[in-house]
Amino acid sequence: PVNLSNVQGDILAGIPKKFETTIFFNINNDVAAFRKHLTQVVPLITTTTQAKGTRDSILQHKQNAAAQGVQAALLPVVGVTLGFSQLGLKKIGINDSIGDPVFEQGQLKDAQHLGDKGTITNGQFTPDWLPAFKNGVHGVFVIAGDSIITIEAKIAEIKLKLGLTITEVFRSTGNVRPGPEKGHEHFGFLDGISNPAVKDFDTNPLPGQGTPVRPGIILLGREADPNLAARPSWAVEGSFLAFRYLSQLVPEFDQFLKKNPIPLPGLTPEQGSEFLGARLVGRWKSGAPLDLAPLKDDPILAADPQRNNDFDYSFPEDLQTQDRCPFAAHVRKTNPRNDLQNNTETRRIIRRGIPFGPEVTPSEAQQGKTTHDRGLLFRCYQSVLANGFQFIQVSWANNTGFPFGKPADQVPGFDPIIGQAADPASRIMGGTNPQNATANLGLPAEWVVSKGGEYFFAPSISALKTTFAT
Ligand code: N7H
Repeated sequence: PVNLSNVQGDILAGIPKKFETTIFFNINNDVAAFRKHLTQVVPLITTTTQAKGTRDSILQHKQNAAAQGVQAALLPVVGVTLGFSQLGLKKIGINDSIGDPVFEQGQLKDAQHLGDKGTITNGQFTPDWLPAFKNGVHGVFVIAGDSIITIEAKIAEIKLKLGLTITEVFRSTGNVRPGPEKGHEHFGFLDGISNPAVKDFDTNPLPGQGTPVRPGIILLGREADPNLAARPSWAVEGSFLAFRYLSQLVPEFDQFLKKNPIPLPGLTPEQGSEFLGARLVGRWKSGAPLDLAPLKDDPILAADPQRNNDFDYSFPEDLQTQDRCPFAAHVRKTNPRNDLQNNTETRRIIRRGIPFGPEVTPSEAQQGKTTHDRGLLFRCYQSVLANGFQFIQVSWANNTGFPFGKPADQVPGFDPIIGQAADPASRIMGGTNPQNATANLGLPAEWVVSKGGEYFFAPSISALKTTFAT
């Protein structure tokens, strides 16, 4: 069984948030001092038991307010997550292999393989990343909460305890988008709907979550961890956190939809554009999945957690046609469900993350050109990076042939949202027009641009106390 007071809260439960600040840091030369001061920071790290408790009390609070017919006030919430990169482990003096070559190599060396853009000089690839990620960082704090003020207060508390033992290298603050865009990422689509249920934690999975994944798919050293034998004891109940700073070219994305409406009889150009957006993602902006709402948005279905994830591309016509949902639509590429006979357990990841950057300005919208950086501070958890994040990005999203076994005249193409092409001219997607399934749509250069990232290890609370701190 999993000890929920030992696993960091962000992994299985998630910390309720309106804002979130991600701080990347280096450990200064007095490592012994860092480890000593870290002892006082460990009690500030949120556990799964605490995160779940917070979730439950917010739910209760909202229900009470609804029963009284009043608007629920925002409860003060703040949660802290801590992870270390391979460089960080080394700096601390932890030299055991953790049993994950992708983590040990680090994301910078993985950038080219992931398809990130960059330049080659003297045979050496350098990605077009923000400097912080090109120089390597030792660790990351993620501080999530209800307001900037609670978050800043918590950061001050952490910094006071760590004193001069760390140097902040880079930070980015994300926020839930305003008004009706709450919960939607910057392209406008509702996010955070589908995550796997985890055995020993999610006792009441929602329809569509499928068989809960065994805990070792997310946590090291637990049931069904594929590399169980390779784990040092301190790694048990930790998880790998893949972080990506992903900029999104929203006005450019919107212009493309505007210029390429799906020409279905009876649709206005605006409806055709909206339909194309849904065909790229596999869900309408409301969150309603194409597999259940193939021709028209269904906001009521979208808002119903009992129904909005309850599909697996199993309608009789689904597996061999793109009538309902293109093979390469983002949600189908990244979780192909019955395209793989629902044998996807080892590929599942738990996604967290939050949008960053301002809303699109009127002048950006008018010119169809991004001038303010915005996007997604993406992070996800898994026990094996080569099975989770890395596999989904490289072997699925960037792989034009996936999902395999479809009619030979219909190439799925790239995941239009996150698929990265070495040759821009090759970035195509099949099946966007349900009435012309063999036609390919040429996509412009990536609308989601990777500006960096790193692979971190989020240790258990007991490991933080005994192996990381002293
Ligand atoms: Fe994706 N988007 O707005 O298009 N994603 N994603 N993602 N994503 C999902 O089902 C988006 C990214 C997955 O179980 C939804 O919760 C954007 C990366 C997976 O059916 C939407 C970016 C990776 C799922 C988006 C981005 C993934 C998923 C639907 C970057 C992994 C669950 C909401 C800026 C390598 C699929 C939902 C399932 C869902 C979007 C990144 C993976 C709307 C804009 C890097 C596994």
